[in-house]
Amino acid sequence: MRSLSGIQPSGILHIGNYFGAIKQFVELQDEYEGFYFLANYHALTSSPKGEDLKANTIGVILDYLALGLNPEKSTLFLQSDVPEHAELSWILSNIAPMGLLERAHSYKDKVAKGIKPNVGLFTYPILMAADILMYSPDIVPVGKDQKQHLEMTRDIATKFNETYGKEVFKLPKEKIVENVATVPGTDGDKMSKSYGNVINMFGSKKALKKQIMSIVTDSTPLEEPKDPDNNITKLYALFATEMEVEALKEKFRAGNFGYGHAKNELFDKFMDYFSPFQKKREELENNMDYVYGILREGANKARNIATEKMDEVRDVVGLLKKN
Ligand code: AQP
Repeated sequence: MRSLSGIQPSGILHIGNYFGAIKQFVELQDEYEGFYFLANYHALTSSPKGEDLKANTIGVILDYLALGLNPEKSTLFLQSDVPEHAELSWILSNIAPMGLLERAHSYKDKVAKGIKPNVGLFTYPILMAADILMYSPDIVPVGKDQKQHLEMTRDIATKFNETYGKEVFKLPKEKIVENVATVPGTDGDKMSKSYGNVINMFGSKKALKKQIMSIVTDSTPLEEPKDPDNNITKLYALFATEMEVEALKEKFRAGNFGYGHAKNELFDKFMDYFSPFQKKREELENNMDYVYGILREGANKARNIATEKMDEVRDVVGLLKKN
């Protein structure tokens, strides 16, 4: 059984990426043959500076490894090291109906947030379909925001198979962990690299504390009882046991407990959880030859599969091969 997923190095990763996606990748490693890539072609949709994209890409591979992805169990690679993804995306774009893409929530949400869309952002789900279908995975572990993209992937695969009368592509299933399907950001909306509402996992203690302190709350005075289901509690629940969450809620209900106190408790939990990963990441940063070696090996393995799949795809769509 195979699992595949990717993350865009479109910025510094945040705890939504971790709880929604990476934590699952790590947990699935023993049960599934894992393929986890860094979606750097996708990251181009936000038109980053070349140097920033390179730096973020290195950041994400360090994050993957520090957070527990094991290259002996899973194949880790850069999307752009397998350019067949872009070729398959082009072929699938001739199968995907315009209407399918026009219905994409993620695209519409980004435009609604004021992001100026380019064609790449609009056709993002087709490249994502190519990323997935290339490797015939059984499952694709993702956060809830990607559910519709997985439905689109299945639609595109089904249409391709029907058009060419051959089961070239296997239909993948999304794997979403319900209680962390959408991790809220510091403003209560979905935490997202491009929305400026993140809590990162790595960085200086001071910067991480600042992000936690920026969680939006109401202005209920310190001594009064507060809504226990506020943004702080929702984030605290990612790190704490049910009993600990209930104890925090009780303090909110009782009053004389400020949002600042709660944020400090959240910060302590956060540090307990991520400190070991932070230490591992620092070690990896001093061993970049090892890290690049993993990407080289991953690219070779992924490319072998992609080459084989593309031979089949090119043949079935009628692209003559003379070389
Ligand atoms: N807030 C979230 N809660 C749960 N899961 C999340 N994911 C992202 N945000 C949350 C999951 O992380 C994986 C990688 O996402 P991505 O970087 O490829 O794209 P994204 O979903 O668009 O993530 P961002 O942070 O919102 O990035 P930008 O702002 O660049 O678009 C996916 O599995 C996603 O579900």
